[in-house]
Order: sequence, then C-alpha cells, then structure tokens
Amino acid sequence: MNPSARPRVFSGIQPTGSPHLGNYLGALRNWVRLQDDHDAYYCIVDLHAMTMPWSPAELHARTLETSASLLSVGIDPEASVLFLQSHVPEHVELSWVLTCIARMGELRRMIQFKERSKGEGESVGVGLFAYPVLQAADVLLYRAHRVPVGEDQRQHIELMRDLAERFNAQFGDTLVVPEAYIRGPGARIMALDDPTQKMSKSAGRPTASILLTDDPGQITKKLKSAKTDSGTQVRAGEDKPELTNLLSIFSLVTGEPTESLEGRFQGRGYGDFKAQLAEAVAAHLTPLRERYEAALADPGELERILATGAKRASEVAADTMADVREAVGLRRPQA
Ligand code: ATP
Ligand code: LTN
Repeated sequence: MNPSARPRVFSGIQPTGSPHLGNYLGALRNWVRLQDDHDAYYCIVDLHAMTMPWSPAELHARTLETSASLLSVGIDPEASVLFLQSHVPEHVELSWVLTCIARMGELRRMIQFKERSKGEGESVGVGLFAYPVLQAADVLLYRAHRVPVGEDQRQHIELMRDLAERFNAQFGDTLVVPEAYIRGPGARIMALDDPTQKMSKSAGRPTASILLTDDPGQITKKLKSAKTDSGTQVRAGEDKPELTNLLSIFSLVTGEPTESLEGRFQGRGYGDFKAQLAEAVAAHLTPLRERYEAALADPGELERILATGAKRASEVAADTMADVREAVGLRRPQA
C-alpha cells in the first residue's frame, strides 16, 4: 500500500500565531527528529485556523510566518514534505466522506470542542464541531503510520483511528490506522500564569506563553512574572505544579535532568532560578529567532518551498482519494 519502506509520519500545526515553547517541546522537536528516518509530511493547517473567528489578512500573513517558524526549528524541506493544507483540496473531500461515517455522539465528546464551545450555546460554529474529522482526513489521506503531537491531541488521534477502522470495515481495507506519537515531559507544557491550563497560542494572554519569536528581554520578563507557589524550594512534585513545569522547560532546553537542576538550585530561591532559566531559554531560542527572521526575509523562497511541498503531497493525496472514491461507490468521469 505504501511504496516507501520507511514508516510515514504526518502532523499539522495551525497558523494561529507564533509557535510557543509548548508546540516546540511537545511536537515540533519530534517532527525534526522523525524526518531523518521517516517519510515525513508536515502541514500548516490553514483550514483548521478558520474554526474560530479569524481575520483574512492575519491568516494570510501568519501562514507564511508559520512556515518560517517550521524552518527555524529545523524542518528541512528536502527531508520532509512541508505544505499548506488548502493547497491540497483532497483534505476537504476526504473530510466530507468521513463526516458521513462520523457520529454526532463521538464528536460531542471531544474535550477541545467542549472547552472551546463553552457558553456559545446554539451559536457554536459547525466548523469547530466538525474539526476533528478534518484532522482525521489530514492524516488518513497520507496513510501515515505515526502522528507526532502533544498530549492534548490524544483524543483526536483516537477518533481518527476509529474512523479509519470503521471505513475499512464498511468499505474494505483502504486506510492505514495511525498511531499517536506522544513523547516525554514536553508533551504537556503548561501556561506560565496558570499551571492548570496548557500553554496555547489562542489563549490571548501574552504572559501565558513564551513564543519562539520572543527576544531575551521578553523571555526574562515573562519568566520573572511566571506564577510560583508561596514556598522557596526549587523542586518538582504534585504539590508544586508551577515549579514542575518550569523545571521541565529548563531540563528540556538544556538536557540537564530535573534532579540535577533541583540539586543545583537547592537553597537558592525562585528569583535566582527564574533568572537562570530565562538565560537558558534565551540561549536555546536565539538561533531559532535568527533563522526565523532570515527565512521571513525571503518570502519568495518560502512560497517556492510550499509550492514544491504541495506538489509532492498532492501525488499521495490523489492516489488515496482515487481508492476512497472507488471504495465508497463514487463513479469516475468517463471521457
Ligand atoms: P491553538 O491555541 O491556536 O489551538 P495550540 O497552541 O494548541 O494552538 P496547535 O497548532 O493546535 O497549537 O498545535 C500544534 C502542536 O503543538 C500539536 O501537536 C499540539 O498537540 C502541540 N501542543 C500545543 N500546545 C501544547 C503544549 N502546551 N504542550 C505540548 N504540546 C502542545
Ligand atoms: N488539531 C491539531 C492540529 C492538527 C493536526 C492535524 C495535528 C490539524 N491536523 C493532523 C496532527 C495531525 C491541534 O489543534 N493541535
């Protein structure tokens, strides 16, 4: 079914703003790692960015900015297929087919839908409700085996597995049932101002997230104001969610184990710890920010990369859709 001997990965990111440390440590770093020994498809999911109210001008600009961010973290357009979702119309076509086998009940159970639709009542957008089906189509279209994502996406991957299995049972073995690839303490980075919520692009609270485009001054300011408990001990633990989150970030950007950091900061207080953390995060992000700015300075090159990616992605998408159309009984046009 899959001509390549290497397992295939697919993942997506919404062009809803600069990626933050959560996106990077939870997902994008794994995208980069996997591109070396996988057949990798990475997609900027612009159609998903329309499930919440959006500004056309912002969507237009942010799409290119997101592609620059992906290059800055190390996505290599030679090693991966990097493309825009709306450049491959089969995403929408497969999404419709899957919508027709999806059930209201299973979509209503999606946590992200429940959270984002709170207080909206009957005016909640149909796009927001149907969004996990489009996400399923994204992955199933490429017959991907693995989907590197953060912990918040586990339920959406379960749903796409269910849809693929249902499709295959009803219409014959056509789609690959993918697996979530969720790894390590970075899979759920929490907001700096509220350790009960994940760091998120659309939270709308500037001090909640460190963006990959933040400069050292902004990083220091945000970490200084990061919420901590009223104690003084720098250690991880269930009773210290804020410190646990900050220690994970420290450990993930430096490679130093949490226990070793706890030892190093024993008796030194939160101020000193936060200053050192800011330095470590800034040192890690500075080369990324420089690469981002260089990539964005050449929009023509970014457009070329996306055009090449769309061409390569379209070949796979057309192939899968031809099989899907045949399986479900849609007729081919006759010349
Ligand atoms: P939005 O708030 O606009 O929905 P987001 O921050 O949730 O954006 P996405 O573009 O939806 O980001 O997700 C890109 C990838 O980043 C996904 O794989 C998602 O699981 C992962 N991710 C998002 N937030 C976090 C986080 N706080 N910790 C770890 N991974 C995360
Ligand atoms: N829904 C995801 C983004 C996303 C995605 C995908 C992730 C859209 N399509 C396909 C993995 C595979 C999100 O909100 N983080």
